Amino acid sequence: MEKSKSAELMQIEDKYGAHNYHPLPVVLSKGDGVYVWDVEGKRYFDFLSAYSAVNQGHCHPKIIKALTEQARNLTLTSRAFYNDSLGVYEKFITSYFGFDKVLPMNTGAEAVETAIKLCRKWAYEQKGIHENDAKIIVCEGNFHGRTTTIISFSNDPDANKNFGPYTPGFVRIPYNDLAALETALKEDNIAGFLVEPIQGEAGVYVPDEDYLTKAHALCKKNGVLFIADEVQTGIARTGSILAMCGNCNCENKCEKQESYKQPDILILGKALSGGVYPVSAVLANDDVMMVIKPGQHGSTFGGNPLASKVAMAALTVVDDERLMQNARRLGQIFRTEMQRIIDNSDLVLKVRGKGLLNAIIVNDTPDSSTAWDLCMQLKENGLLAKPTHGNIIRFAPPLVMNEEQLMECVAIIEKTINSFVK
Ligand code: IF1
Repeated sequence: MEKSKSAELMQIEDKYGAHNYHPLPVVLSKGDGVYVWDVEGKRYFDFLSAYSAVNQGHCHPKIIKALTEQARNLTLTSRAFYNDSLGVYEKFITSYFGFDKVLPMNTGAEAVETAIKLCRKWAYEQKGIHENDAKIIVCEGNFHGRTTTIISFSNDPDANKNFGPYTPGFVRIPYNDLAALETALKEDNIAGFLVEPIQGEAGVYVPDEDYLTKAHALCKKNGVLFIADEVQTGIARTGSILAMCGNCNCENKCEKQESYKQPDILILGKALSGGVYPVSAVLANDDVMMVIKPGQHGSTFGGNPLASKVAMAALTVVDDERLMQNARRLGQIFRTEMQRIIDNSDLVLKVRGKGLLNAIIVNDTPDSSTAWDLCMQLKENGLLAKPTHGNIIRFAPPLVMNEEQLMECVAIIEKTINSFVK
């Protein structure tokens, strides 16, 4: 029998690519909105959205238009010269999120690295910590990227085993534990607290309602920078423009929202480009950002004209299409529907999440293949999702989904769970 197109493509990846991933066996060649198609032409609902990078939906026409129009004119100048897009974008994004300044980078990990460098330099030059003594508090179960420094403070052995020696200067405390934070803040030389408002990789772990507000207040009290990694939770994913906005129903931008606690450093990536191009950003006010002087940090591609135009289009789409309101409303419906399914099934224990960043906990051990097998069956039934930590399945569709499509997905998930035999 002749080998299928997808089997052939998976085989060459396996042979010529490093084995640093274990993908679900589906080979995609087209995307549009909430849908993706494989090379055989089968259509699926995308319930991962490239780990929340494609919040605006696949190949959004307005973002693609911005990309292609700019690509015809100018793609890259480096920062050795000015270009006519970067300043416009910088003005746009700083007023969008209410900060004095932005430092543009490309990937999420680079933006986290930038935030760490910024925090350390601020600690030595503004806070007066003795050089090389600064420490940053991080959380157990964190995921902030894959660079050597970032994996140094991970407690996931897959992420850091045999990649040492590790970068010092980090103190790890349990997530969602204010007492632990308060104790750690009493240590000498603490410069910052780096935190995910919801832990994505850990399995969509939503902290207590008041955790972020109180952690923010504790940092303020101790003169320590609160650094929010919203690479995954930001850009409307959790039902507000930033997860730091909490449960505020205000539809204005963050700076006007009452419950919003502005981080000292905000890290964005992924959906900042709608998944079209790697664009990340670090936002801060002048007292922090101005510690970096010419020559002290940068990147060849950071702030290029293509990225600038794409990011402005991607953020405009979020507003125009009311994606945060949609994520909030559909998220509530989704969790209610999942709870109804769970109440009638032994296969799933729990649903949790916020907005359209959700996960179900499968009733089996983390080393079982049940969640993987469920995802394989969901794929057969036309929906793509991926397990994390063995028995957790993350559900994060593009935010451009409508209610009818969501209910179609709920039906697929229900049918799959109810027909599943271990
Ligand atoms: C992969 C996870 C999601 C992130 C936060 C920084 C970064 C990420 C909060 C780095 C990246 C990724 C990368 C992706 C899988 C994905 C992921 F499961 F690993 F944790 F989304 F949940 N901060 N998250 O979540 O951004 O350098 O990758 O642009 O394949 O590793 P990056």
